[in-house]
Amino acid sequence: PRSTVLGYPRIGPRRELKRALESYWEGRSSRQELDRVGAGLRERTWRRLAELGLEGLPSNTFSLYDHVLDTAVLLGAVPERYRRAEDPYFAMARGTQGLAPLRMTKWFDTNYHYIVPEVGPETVFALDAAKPLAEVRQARALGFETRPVVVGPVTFLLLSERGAAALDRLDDVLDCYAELLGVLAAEGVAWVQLDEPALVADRTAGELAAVRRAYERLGAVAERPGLFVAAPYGDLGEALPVLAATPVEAIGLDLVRGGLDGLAALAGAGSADGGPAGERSAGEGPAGRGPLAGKTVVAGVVSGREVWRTEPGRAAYALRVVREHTGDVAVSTSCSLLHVPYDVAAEPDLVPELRARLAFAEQKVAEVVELAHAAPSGPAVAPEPVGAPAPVAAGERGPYEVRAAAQAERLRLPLLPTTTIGSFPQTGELRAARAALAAGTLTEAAYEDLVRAEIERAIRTQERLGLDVLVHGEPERNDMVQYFAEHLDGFAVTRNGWVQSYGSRCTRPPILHGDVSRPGPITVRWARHAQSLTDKPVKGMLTGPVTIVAWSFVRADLPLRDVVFQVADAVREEVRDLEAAGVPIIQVDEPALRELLPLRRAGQAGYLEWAVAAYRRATSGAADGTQIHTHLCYSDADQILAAIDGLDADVTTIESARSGGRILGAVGGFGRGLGPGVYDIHSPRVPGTDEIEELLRETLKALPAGRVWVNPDCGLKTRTYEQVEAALGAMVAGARRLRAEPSPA
Ligand code: THG
Ligand code: ZN
Repeated sequence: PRSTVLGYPRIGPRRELKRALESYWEGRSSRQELDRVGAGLRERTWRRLAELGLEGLPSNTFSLYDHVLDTAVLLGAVPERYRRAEDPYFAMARGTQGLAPLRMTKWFDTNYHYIVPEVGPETVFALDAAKPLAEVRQARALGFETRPVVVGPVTFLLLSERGAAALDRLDDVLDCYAELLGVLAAEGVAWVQLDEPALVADRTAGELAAVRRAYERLGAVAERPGLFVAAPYGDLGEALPVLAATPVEAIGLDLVRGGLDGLAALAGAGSADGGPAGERSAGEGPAGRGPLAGKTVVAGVVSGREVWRTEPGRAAYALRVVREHTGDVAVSTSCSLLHVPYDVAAEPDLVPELRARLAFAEQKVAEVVELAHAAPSGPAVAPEPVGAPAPVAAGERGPYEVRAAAQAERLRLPLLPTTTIGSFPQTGELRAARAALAAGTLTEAAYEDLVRAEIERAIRTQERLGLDVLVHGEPERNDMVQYFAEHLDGFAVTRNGWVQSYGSRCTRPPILHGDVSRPGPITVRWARHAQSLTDKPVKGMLTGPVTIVAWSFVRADLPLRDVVFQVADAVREEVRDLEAAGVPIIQVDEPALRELLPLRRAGQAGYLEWAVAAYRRATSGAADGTQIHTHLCYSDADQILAAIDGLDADVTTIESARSGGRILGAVGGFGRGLGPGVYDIHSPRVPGTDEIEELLRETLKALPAGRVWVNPDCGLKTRTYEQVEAALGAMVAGARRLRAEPSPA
């Protein structure tokens, strides 16, 4: 009985790494100080894992920014333009004065974002094993033998900027990995973990051939540690027999997301001669034949994605099936614990009934250890089938043409109307006030006055700049999902439940633990106040049901779509109340629509169908004369344009500037109002009027003038008022120039 975890949080139980990073970046502390904090966090983690009784300790799961970026550095894949920077690592991660950072994107279907490596024909791979070696040595000095974790060669290349085309560099990358294995063996390292999550998505025959070539080659290295290939976030599917036929000694399966069928199909049980989760020793399984003979299956039965305690019966069932098919089994997590907070004990405010149901990283390690030591013949319960799907409300709104006419009559907007996405700069004063309110040093009434004053400032600014459709600026929210969770029943919010999103940035995902309902109106008083200050229409601002669920930890006892429909009903009530309060335009954002998209194509159409239905359920109670807007954040929205069209919003604002206007090539068939962002808010750079005018001209080549909206790419929360006023001024001026022409289209 052996135990391990695929990875551990690294931001620190009180976000120590975040503070150290930001202090270093701002020049307030030295590199030595940053490294000292990193070393302290690693030491604390190993000690804690060992105390909890875990046998196989991972190393190299720590990162100063991102583990994919660490892998690029390990392989020497640092693009030439960063090599001269003072600190090439953080230059790639964050950019410098004159240098844009590498692109960042979502890590599989999680809320973690990784740095996209650049691998071209010119890339010269050269091993730099300093980081994994330093971690192995640090742990050893503390008395711990560890298993370094590295992103595997196939996943590294597939995630790089050129995707599958980068597999043309496979042999060169494999030279580096082979050298790494030799270096680790010389260091006395017994096992290495190579993460290959790319294998849980659909892969072509060519890509599977790359998997075979990679692990045949690495398996053939004479002096090397045991090879443990982990495949988190889903089912290995057709990649399992491919991997099983290579010389790798251990395979890690995600048995929470993935199933047991692949293993059963492989059948023909194996014997064992050691596993990655402890020292290599004679195994306990029966000698056998078949593809898994002599291999260890690392059974990921404790979810690294959810915050619920593991159902012992379910885990025992999975372990029993795995043991039937393989001689040697280790118990583990389904994926790295990077995606859950550190410790339930840090949440004294949660009600005891909920706390008792929760397991964060520390508790999950204890579960792994317990399952590894439980008698194999424990009670085993097969998973129950999921419940019946929720009924889908039919669209109640009239056809678009009818709605558009009613809205034009009511709103009387000019051609090319200008608007913003929703948030205005969050001032330090406001953040401090929210903290004081939480600490009890500021009264509710005083806070409310501050928010009202801030709304007035946003409204006055927009009037002065000449925008057509105004927003209240959202000063009452920091994180929108956190805000709605705080105001809905069925959610709990945490005090210290931080999860790394990227680099030093974290979120505290709310915990959706029960049936969701709305005890009362949430945003109506702010919307009313904003509208009372101006004759221009002010948009009501809501977050859509898919996004609220995607950015929360969700109950596991209901199918996801049923949970999303419950949230949709709560949003629907808020839409109705805003409408009743006279709000003429209601924006329901769904920036995370793409985040829950299943990794395999087989599940994607079904998901998009219910996700779109949930959005329509949230919005279809609005009258034809109420204009529904939506906003999505991706630069790759073109991939799901049909689904976005299906949302049936009257106006869709979308990121466009960073994709070089690529979206414009795809929107021809889009049937309603569309606002492809005219400038990138992620950069402090202020666009010029000529630039905006030019972009609008391009837009008008792709779309009829009557359907084009003019807006930035995304919310303005992270910018300063000074930047916002300059940029919006240029935006309004650009729109006015085109409006003044006889026929802008
Ligand atoms: N809200 C939530 N989840 C998200 C996003 C969001 N997931 C995806 C995407 N946006 C992630 N991007 C970010 C961007 C900024 C921050 C976090 C995630 C951020 N966080 C603050 C920090 O780390 O200092 C803390 C914010 C807080 O106090 O709540 O800046 O927008 N839910
Ligand atoms: Zn956005």
